[in-house]
Amino acid sequence: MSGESRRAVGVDPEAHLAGLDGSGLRVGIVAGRFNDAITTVLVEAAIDRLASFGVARRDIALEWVPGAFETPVAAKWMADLGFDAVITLGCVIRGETAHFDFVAGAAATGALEVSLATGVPVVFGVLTTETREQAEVRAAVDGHNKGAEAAETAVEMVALHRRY
Ligand code: INI
Repeated sequence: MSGESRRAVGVDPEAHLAGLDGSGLRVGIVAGRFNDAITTVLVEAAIDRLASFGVARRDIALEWVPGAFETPVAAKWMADLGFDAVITLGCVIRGETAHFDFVAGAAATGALEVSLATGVPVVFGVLTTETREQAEVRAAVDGHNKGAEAAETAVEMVALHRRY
């Protein structure tokens, strides 16, 4: 989309982050232990980014589950408890599993279903990649990190939810 088109519909690619205030928000994080060298980096980046928006550490609940497949049900438990948003984090690598499509698909569909059923934003931060290298690129300590992106999405969606 060109800059002109963005302006025509009122979209500024950076504006969604300006002025977001996470203070007082309660955010759940559900993370899969599978591929934990990568998911740990996602979790740390998500917590850091939430904190950068003013979310208090005591208002972030982190729970670990065995793998990405288990993230939706734990997200449902948290959503039902009244968290403002839940972030699911995990790492599914196609080359390492014969049931990639089942695990990745269930994690994605499950997150969406919980979100729609509860009205609580459930942010899908599960990496689904062909290779471990691709996952590492998306879970960089000081660079592109899908955990940090998921945290931004959570805060943005809560702000939107409060307007509707
Ligand atoms: N879980 C993951 O999070 N990532 C994977 O790559 C993966 N592989 O390769 O199989 C994986 N499997 C476990 C799955 O999430 C469940 O924990 C398991 O099937 C029990 O329900």
